[in-house]
Amino acid sequence: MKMVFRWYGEGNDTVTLKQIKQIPGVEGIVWALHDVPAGEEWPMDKILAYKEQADSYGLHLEVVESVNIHEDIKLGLPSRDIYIDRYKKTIEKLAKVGVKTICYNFMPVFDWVRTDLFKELEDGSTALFYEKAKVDGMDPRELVDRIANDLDFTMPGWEPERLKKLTPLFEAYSSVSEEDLWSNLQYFLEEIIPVAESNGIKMAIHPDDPPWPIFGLPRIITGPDSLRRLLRLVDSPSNGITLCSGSLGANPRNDISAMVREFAGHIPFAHIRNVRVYDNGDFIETSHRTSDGTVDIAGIVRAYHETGFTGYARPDHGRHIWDEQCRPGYGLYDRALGIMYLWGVWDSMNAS
Ligand SMILES: [Mn+2]
Repeated sequence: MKMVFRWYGEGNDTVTLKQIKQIPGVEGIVWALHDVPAGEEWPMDKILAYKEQADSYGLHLEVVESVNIHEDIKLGLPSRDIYIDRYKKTIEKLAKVGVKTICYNFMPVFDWVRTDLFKELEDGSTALFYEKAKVDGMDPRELVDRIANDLDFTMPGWEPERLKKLTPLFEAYSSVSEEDLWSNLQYFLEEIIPVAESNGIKMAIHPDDPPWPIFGLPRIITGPDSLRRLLRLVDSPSNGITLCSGSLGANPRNDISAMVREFAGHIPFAHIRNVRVYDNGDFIETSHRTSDGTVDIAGIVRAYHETGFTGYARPDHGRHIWDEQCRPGYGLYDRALGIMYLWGVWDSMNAS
């Protein structure tokens, strides 16, 4: 297990590379050019600037999250070929600076969705929260206003230029079924995966968060059946999974440890975090500790250890604790505590 830590870049993150370097066992950063819109080719000078910064702290930049996919690709429009071509060029450039894994997702319009970014837990810390009834009854524009007002930073998945186009996007997706989305994903992967493979890069799809359809939009990467189907689309070591225990874990029927075992060898990247799921379908993000949430994080780490996991792992999200002012879900303190929990389980396995 190679531990990595998401970093949003100089001037775009409250956490510094110096701090990241001091978290035990962290070898590299998970990064992206957050100011480059989906569908654009990533400029080499900006990529190299990141590399220089990471190099100066002895951190690698082998994991990119995410190279976002233009909506025209997900919609299957004729213009997708232009964007797929740019995506391939970005893959080639990233390989040149040593990138080994690219995380992406195939969620229409919205990336992750929550109703509260700072919901208070019993101990006074705050965390990301999803209120199911609210989303079920909400106009998506209302949610956008609500989330956007809570943010000091631009959040990936919630870029203003994407959200401005909300109404036409919803119209465009009104005729796209789940099966259409699958075939558009297949078209994309058949183009991209050979390029990734010849450049020594593994593509790793992130599951939908939450793992069910919202606002009438199709969502297809939701559990073990969809991950099996994903792997069948293109048979290649470069067609892989970002196994996110928190996203998949929002559906209690998803047995993440079983997925770690079943998909071993196809998981270049592990996102490990806990959520507490309530009977009414609401969920809140918690500390990593198994007993704090619904997801058995210790069991998941044991499954990774037992299957000889050699991929990258990050603590994904954390709560906001000790009065830290930070990006929602991306503070230093709780994610660092999470890493120490993951190492605790891992090292105890090494010892036994
Ligand atoms: Mn995740």
